[in-house]
Amino acid sequence: MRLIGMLDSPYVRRTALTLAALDIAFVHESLSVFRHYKEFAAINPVVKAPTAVNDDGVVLLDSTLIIDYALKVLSNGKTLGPTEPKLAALDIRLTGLGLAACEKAVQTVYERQLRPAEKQHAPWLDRVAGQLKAALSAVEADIAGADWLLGPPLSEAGITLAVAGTFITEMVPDVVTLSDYPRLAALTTAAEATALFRAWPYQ
Ligand SMILES: N[C@@H](CCC(=O)N[C@@H](CS)C(=O)NCC(=O)O)C(=O)O
Repeated sequence: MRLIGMLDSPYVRRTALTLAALDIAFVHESLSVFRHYKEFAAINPVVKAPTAVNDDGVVLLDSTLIIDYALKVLSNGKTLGPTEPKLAALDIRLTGLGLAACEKAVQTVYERQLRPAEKQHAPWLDRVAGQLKAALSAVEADIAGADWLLGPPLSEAGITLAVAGTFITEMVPDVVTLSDYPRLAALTTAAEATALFRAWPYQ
């Protein structure tokens, strides 16, 4: 399988980390949706990162769906995270909160970087910042005692939350101070120190 997109995208990075954690072979192609638009569009005209191309040439998009495909078809039965129903539900909830945090951080970056300063809409940025902080507050409450996140086996919430923590720290440190969310900050630091995260760094 090919995985296309830059590791500075939290969606690309969570997908790469998940595939690697599942021991699935893939080739990573570090194309930017902005700087390599034409090259990217030749693979996927929708130009969304991550894009994956499976060994039959089927073009897949959306990190969650690529991960779903990997778990259904490529992982040889290997799974991530807890299977006990209550913990599995919490892991999925935390993954959803992590994805919402990524989305709100990315929206902030796009509003700031892609719109001319005079056209930026402060009420929209305020709304998105509020949603980002709400997601992080919910994470902070719900990861108390969640000792399975970094495994073994590593869980999807563990991957997604740590990726979100690093992305926020790198891209919107003026909106959110990660140390205000000490459990998430500790999880992010611990995850980034592992061999898996070091092999797929934010860059
Ligand atoms: N829900 C999607 C979001 C993917 C996404 O928005 N990726 C960004 C890069 S961080 C992108 O493709 N941006 C280009 C665009 O939306 O035009 C996923 O989980 O993969």
